[in-house]
Amino acid sequence: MFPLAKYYITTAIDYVNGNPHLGHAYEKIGADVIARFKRLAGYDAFFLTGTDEHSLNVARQAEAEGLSTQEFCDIMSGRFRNAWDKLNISYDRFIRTTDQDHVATVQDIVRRANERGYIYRGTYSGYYCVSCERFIEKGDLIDGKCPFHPSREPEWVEETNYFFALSEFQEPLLRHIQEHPDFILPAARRNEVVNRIKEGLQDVSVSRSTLTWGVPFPEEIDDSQVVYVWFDALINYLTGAGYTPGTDEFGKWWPADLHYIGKDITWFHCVIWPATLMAAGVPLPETIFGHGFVTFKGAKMSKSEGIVVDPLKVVDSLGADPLRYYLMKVVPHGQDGDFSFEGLAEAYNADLANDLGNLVNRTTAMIKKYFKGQVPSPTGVYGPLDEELKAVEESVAQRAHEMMEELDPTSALSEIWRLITAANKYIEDSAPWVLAREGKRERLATVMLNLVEAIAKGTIMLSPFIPYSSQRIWDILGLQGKPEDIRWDGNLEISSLLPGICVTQTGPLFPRLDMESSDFTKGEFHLAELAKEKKKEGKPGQAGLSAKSPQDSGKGDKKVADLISIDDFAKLDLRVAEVITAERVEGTDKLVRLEIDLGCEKRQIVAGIAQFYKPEELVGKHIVVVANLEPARIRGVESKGMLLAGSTEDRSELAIITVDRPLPKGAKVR
Ligand code: ME8
Repeated sequence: MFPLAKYYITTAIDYVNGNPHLGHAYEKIGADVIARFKRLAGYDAFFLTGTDEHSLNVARQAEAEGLSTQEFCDIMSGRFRNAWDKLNISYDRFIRTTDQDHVATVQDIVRRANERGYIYRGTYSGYYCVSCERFIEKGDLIDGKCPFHPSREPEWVEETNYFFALSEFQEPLLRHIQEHPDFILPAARRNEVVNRIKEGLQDVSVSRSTLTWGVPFPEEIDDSQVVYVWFDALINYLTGAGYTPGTDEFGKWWPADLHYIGKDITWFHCVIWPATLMAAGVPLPETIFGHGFVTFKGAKMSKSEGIVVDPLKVVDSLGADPLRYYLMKVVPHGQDGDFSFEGLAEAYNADLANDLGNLVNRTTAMIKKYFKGQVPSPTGVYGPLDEELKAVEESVAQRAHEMMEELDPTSALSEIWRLITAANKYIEDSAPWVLAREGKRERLATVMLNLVEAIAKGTIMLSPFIPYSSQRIWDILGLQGKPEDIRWDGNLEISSLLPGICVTQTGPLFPRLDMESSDFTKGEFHLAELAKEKKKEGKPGQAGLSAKSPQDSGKGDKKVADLISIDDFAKLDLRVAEVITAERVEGTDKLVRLEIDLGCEKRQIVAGIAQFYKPEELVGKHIVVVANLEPARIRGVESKGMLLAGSTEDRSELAIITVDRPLPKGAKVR
């Protein structure tokens, strides 16, 4: 076996001075779709995302909330991570710039650049935009304001600190960009960056003497200063790769294959970052892709300007997949795209409920009716309609793959939809109900088999976009394992898996939204709610720590949650289970993988309890689990259910719920 080619993909790390918004979500979903695709295409992919915590904004926000900066960051970083878990983002590491290994990496990179003579002491005076966390040259101010944050006055800063000799990298950068056409994508971003570099590069200040919240400059240079937040943040990509400070071991994953970031921060990524790496003697990443913005009514989603849509509210109403699907559809490759609740509801009904959901439903219903639910074997009775469908399958598998390789999920998605549309048309054209009526069993068998094959192939290709629904379709078709287990390298071959599998039928995959009566489709619903929340929170509490989320509001808040009905409670299927095996999930501090016995079945669950229990202590315990929880992947490991445990608000103490006398495995807890 050849070793798999590696693929290291990173997103921007988000500032934690406000909650995650739809713009952040779009970026993480886009990167996730690419990471999942790469795994499907046979790469050994590593996906890094996380939070950027050493900003002045964050320190001020924490103060406004009455929390220590670290406490505030812990809560807010948790919210980002929780949001990405809910959106099914398959990151391999969630990095925080306050992580100890990152602090050591930052200091080491500063040291390396200093040893090579690119760091010097000087005096800085100029305007600083706290929202961007960047120095703004006078010529770039518009009416005295930052071009990106017109509602906030830039601050005047004058201090003695350390500079990075960026100006020395003008020629090397231009040469590198010219010699590596894929270094900056899309091409329009490359041209913008090249033109700006040609205007000349100024040295940049990379430390702050007036702040204490940040990574201290290396002791041998001057540890009374902290590293400038952007210099610190960019280095996360090296930390995440597994860089060993003090060596030339840049880590298993370095160089990054793709930095997937927003167009507003291309300057930092395409100029400051590669120059820093050159100064430190570290190889450069392969590609930086500057994606466009999600807008809402034409305006950029932005915390500081107060235009935000909460992705979690959308997920709570519709689930993660419809949002993932819609954002990938509506924000085209490298460009901006406008989000609307109406647009989302329409795409949900037309594409997911009608095209895809009905295709699966009709097909499984016919297989149930005509073949007792078992997918028939090939009969050799083929015709032109079959050839046509096969041709679409082949060309879609090829072209959608190429589009994904070109980092264009939007076009890949519309290609895949060509197959869904063709399969629906194939039903109409082959009219299975007529074949059944006329007793043409062999032809009917061919049609059913072909339909299942088209759906299964579509499902594999859709799995990076709508992973949860793809798994559901896979299970409904009666296929083993996961759609991601199949290799999609341009060809997609699955025919041997299909004959004899038994389909099941459940309710509709995507229940239709009633456009008239649904709260969701009353466009402004979420925004109105959000506005109410903002009012409650008052000005400084952008993060809203005082107004909600009892679980993250510190130790004082002991209120119980709102009342629920007995029917709500009855939705939970709580069961007693015995722990059969337990082991730490590799590469994590908190997670344990448990194999549990529910009497009628054994399954795997993942629990964040490693700091409180040794795996061997867990074996044999009779625990209580939520047995009907949607399966989820936690740090890449599948979890089918959740164990119950009690913990203090700050999670410094935790105890698993067990039964105090023997009960049969699988006994219901009520
Ligand atoms: O810039 N649409 O953090 P951030 C699409 N910490 N993407 C958007 C967006 C929108 N409406 N709004 C923001 C920072 N983004 C730094 C990054 S990386 C070493 C440090 C994107 O929280 C934005 O372009 O302001 C960026 O890529 C990411 O969200 C985080 O933005």
